[in-house]
Amino acid sequence: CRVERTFTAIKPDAVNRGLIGEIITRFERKGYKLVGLKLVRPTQPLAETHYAELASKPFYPSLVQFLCSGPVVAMCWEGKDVVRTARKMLGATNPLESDPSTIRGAYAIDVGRNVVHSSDAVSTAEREIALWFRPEELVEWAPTSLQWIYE
Ligand code: DAT
Ligand code: MG
Repeated sequence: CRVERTFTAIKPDAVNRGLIGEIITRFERKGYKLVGLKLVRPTQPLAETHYAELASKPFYPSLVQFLCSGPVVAMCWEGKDVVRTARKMLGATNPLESDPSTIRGAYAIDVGRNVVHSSDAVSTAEREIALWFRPEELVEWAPTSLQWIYE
């Protein structure tokens, strides 16, 4: 498994519900490294581009409107196999199908209010990180804990 970066976003429902800390804590405790973090009020063009591959879906307009409806915490997380593992930490898209130990399974009920996003593939992550962050907003650093996380 390679060291990867993924794009993860805390959606407006979770921000309004005071779940920012809970969600960030799960990634921190797993051992992943935060390399980008900002609070964003997405514009409609940003939300449309982010979800462009779903443009033909009937729920696309409400999905875009929802993402623009309040602040989003945009994050970039780095670590071994982080793209696939973050998806497992999120759980299934529909929170009623998510294992209760996952973020969506623990904190959400409806699919249109599923609290968090994370890139579904390495190539998607590259596109989404470039969409949400300028290069200089991503921070290179070495946590002192790395030797206790990786063998
Ligand atoms: P994911 O967010 O797990 O990657 P996705 O990319 O298929 O799922 O869809 C993006 C978001 O769109 C998802 O988090 C919630 C919303 N969505 C997906 N399927 C939906 C549906 N059938 N009805 C309403 N919203 C849906
Ligand atoms: Mg997706």
